[in-house]
Amino acid sequence: MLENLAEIAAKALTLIEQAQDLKALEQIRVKFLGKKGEVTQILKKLGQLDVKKRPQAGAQVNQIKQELSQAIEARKLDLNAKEIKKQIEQESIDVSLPGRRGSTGRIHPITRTLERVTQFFNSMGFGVEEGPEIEDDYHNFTALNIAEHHPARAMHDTFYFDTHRLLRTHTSPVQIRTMTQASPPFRFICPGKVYRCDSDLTHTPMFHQVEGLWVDKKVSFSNLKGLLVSFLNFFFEQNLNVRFRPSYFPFTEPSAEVDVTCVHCQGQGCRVCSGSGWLEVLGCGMVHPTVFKYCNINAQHYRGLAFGLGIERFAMLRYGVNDLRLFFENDLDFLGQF
Ligand code: 2NM
Repeated sequence: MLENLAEIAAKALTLIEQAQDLKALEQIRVKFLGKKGEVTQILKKLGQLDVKKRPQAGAQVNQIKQELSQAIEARKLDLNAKEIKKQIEQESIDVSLPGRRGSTGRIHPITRTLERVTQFFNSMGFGVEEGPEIEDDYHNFTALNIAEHHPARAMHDTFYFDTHRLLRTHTSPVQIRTMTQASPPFRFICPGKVYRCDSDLTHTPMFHQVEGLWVDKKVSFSNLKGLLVSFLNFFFEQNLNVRFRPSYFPFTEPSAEVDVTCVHCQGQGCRVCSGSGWLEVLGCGMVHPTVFKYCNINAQHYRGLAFGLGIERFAMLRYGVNDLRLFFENDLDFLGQF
């Protein structure tokens, strides 16, 4: 019986050493130390031994039992550590992989252009005035010397709410409101959205305008020319040729339209300038005495220079955008380029 013991112990230790996981190890424990295990069976049979031999044999079996228990516990620690290591390897994250980039917002090209125009006129001492987009016919037309049956009213393709309420067709009503409330001298620009019932490749029903006004006792058409030439050179960052062509607006006299050398072909003639070498970019003039009268400004003592421009047109020329509609589609790939 006890001769077997050494053999059993040796076999058990080998199996424990070879156990590949905790489950296999538990099976080995049951096989040798469980209720019906091989070592337990020997312990149970000790009673069959001679009384004298029992204590020594008992001690021997118990020692083997303890040895095996210790070997099992030691192997259990090994296997646990192995399993944790394996788990860590499977769950590990490669921190050297590139991260996913979040997308960044950009300033819309129309806003950028508006800010650039504003920056120049601020530097020339102009403030910024704003007013309502829903206007009445007095501020949008009458006070600008555009009489009720004046063809200019039809020309403007106005969105009407009713006979007197409308969406402003230009930002000039802001000038009328400001001139009526403040007393000269003053100079300011009026940026904002304007609306015209017109929609095709080169027109959208809503677009952005900046108009400017400078009223003082001695402002002249020379000041107007100097100011606008400086502005155009600043805006396009080059010394452009600029020409003033006589024109007509009901609210200014004299009036002019301003052309610059085509920024696309440098005046050679191309698609952008329809072969003329020139681009029309501004309207301007000296405030009409009738407009001053509506605003209670004494036209004997004060002069006013005024101008107006379309932001979309300036943005297209500056950024080389050939389709107006791109500014309103808000495609992120388009907007991401500015
Ligand atoms: C333009 C062209 C010329 C203009 C005039 C006025 C006002 F209210 F002072 F009379 N505001 N804006 C003006 C003059 C606007 O835009 C093409």
